Amino acid sequence: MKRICVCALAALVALLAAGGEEPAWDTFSDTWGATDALGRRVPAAPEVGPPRPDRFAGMFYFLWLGSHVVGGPHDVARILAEDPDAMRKPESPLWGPLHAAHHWGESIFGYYLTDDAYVLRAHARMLADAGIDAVIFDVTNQVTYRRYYLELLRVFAEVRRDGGRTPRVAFLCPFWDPRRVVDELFRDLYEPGIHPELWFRWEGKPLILADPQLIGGREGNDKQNIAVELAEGQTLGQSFAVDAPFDAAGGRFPTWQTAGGAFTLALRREGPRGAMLATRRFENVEDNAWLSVEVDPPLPAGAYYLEVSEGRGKVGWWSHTGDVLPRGQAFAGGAAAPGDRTLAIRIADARMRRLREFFTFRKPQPDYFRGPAGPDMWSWLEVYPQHVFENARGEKEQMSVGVAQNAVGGRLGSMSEPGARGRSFHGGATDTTPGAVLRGLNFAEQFERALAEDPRFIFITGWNEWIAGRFAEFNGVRLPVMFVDQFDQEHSRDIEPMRGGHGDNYYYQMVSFVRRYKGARPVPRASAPATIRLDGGFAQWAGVGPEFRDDMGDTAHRDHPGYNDCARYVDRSGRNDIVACKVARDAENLYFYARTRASLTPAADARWMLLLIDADADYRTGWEGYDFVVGRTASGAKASLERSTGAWAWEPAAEVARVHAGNELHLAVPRAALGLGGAASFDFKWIDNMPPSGDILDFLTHGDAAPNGRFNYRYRE
Ligand SMILES: [Ca+2]
Ligand SMILES: [Ca+2]
Ligand SMILES: [Ca+2]
Repeated sequence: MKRICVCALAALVALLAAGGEEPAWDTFSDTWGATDALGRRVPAAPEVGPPRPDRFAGMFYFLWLGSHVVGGPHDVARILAEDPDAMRKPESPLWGPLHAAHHWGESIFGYYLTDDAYVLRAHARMLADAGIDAVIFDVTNQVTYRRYYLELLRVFAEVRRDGGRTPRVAFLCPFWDPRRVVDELFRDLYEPGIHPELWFRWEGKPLILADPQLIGGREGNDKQNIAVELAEGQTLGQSFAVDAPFDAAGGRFPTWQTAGGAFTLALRREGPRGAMLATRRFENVEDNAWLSVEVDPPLPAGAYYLEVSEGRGKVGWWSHTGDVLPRGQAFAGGAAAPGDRTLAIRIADARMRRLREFFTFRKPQPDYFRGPAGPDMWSWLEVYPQHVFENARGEKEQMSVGVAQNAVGGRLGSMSEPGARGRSFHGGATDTTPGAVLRGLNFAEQFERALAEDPRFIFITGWNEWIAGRFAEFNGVRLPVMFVDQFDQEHSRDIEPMRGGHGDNYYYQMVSFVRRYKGARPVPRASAPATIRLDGGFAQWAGVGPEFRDDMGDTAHRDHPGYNDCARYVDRSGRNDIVACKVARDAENLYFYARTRASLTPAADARWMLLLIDADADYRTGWEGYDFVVGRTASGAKASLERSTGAWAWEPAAEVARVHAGNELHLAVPRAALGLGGAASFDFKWIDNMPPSGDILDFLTHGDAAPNGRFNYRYRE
């Protein structure tokens, strides 16, 4: 995620929120069917159970496509295709400069920029269709990407004004020093109240992933060169003077990588024998953690003394042997000792206090292996088997599920190193079966584990990272060419569909897992038989149910530059915006109805309003399952019904009657022509202005598909 340019370390994580209000235009996407390119069917209500409103899914989301451009797009897949030995040739002109961002592959939306509204709208739709409640922005590398999140919020709010659904948003802040980023987010977004309807809330407040102990102005000493152990029955202390009211005092405490250490932190007036002002007991101390004792109301300026005592296990206090804190003094056993200890004094500040009370904080765990070091921590990515992160009430609150992990053996590594846990890593090894990368085996192993533990929130890593900086050294390993968080198709962790490769497999795999986690509503049953007279107007449909819905406003056009101006992405294929469909039946015919948002364009338009029918509800027959298409050719009130010969190739089957006026259209298909003599149970969808490419991925990027992408409506008599 953020190893780009000269920036620092590692990566990051997650998010959450809670919502619950009904969208103005509920498309019932949890009742849609779909089968992916591998023939894997998305499960439905009877298999996954009813909706569980107390379960939430969050997606790690990146705002950085456009902020770190150094030439490019440098596409690793293309570079290695051109020169398979390029990994040994750091001087090869195929590579971008050292530290420059390289793409691991190409999205179905191209090498897009984060502020491409068309892409943001598609993301909102795809993630909402999948049941994702929150997107969690990666701001771990000290950049908030303000211009980009504001654009995303603007577009998401627009989708909601159209009655649509979107995920809400939260931020994963820097692990080790979140102060500036949290302050900026509060100042720029939350304090001014920008799009509060889009803030993901947890326990009643906007969620932020940041260590609350590290928030706010601090004084003290962070210089350290010696870890002083707390001996049994002993105390260690540090005196200090402060010129302003303060509300917390603490230090940094080592455990020498041991678990189970404990001590009591106490604040006294003036010195070792001063009056006790506050104490706090810490159990299971995390190695090298900053820990504080808080006071409320704040204490005035003056002279104070911080002390640890009643140690258990191996615990200590990071200190410095020099006099690094002018108006302070280290103590041991109540007597002055050389040097000073680490010290963090939080200056009382009304705004910081407001900030701390504004959010629900969860402290992010950067490490892939360690698990929670205390309550109210969240993970963003871990190796299998992932830990359960509990809240302060001891409830199973959160787990991460990743597509792949840049872990090598038991250490943090680079995706480009041998042994990294790519998309095909599971059962402790990389599956080398041909085509394994298409199947999401690592993702499935992690998601199955999360389903078994069933926490309240699942953090998925991730959606659209796409780029990583080129390095020559990482975490003690030197290689000619290295990529840390993303590398190639196998060694990458994005779910957003890619061009070529595994296409949209991971997306529908995610849809399936999220349904199993959150449940789904039952497929609505058809109302009683009815005969529709095509010349009798559209009022006849009033009593026919169910109404199958599609998003409004999902035909917006695209005209935006690509990454580093590599292309101008233009798509004006959005035309008739399909919003509702119905099916009626009698003994002879099936009747299909569609309604668009505005008046239909002329029927003579190319690729106008096609109906696809999977008559046997069997993906293995027909083109992508569809056995029939209606409307590829038409004359007057007659439209063609054609049968698939297996691919996107159709042979005439019959002519059917079709009538349209204004924004409505209906047609009648004889049951006999579809082979649906008995109870009619089939899948169908409408499409408008799709290229005749035979590539169903176009349904995510062109015209309108109702329902979206590969999804189908399911008609059950
Ligand atoms: Ca639509
Ligand atoms: Ca079929
Ligand atoms: Ca649509």
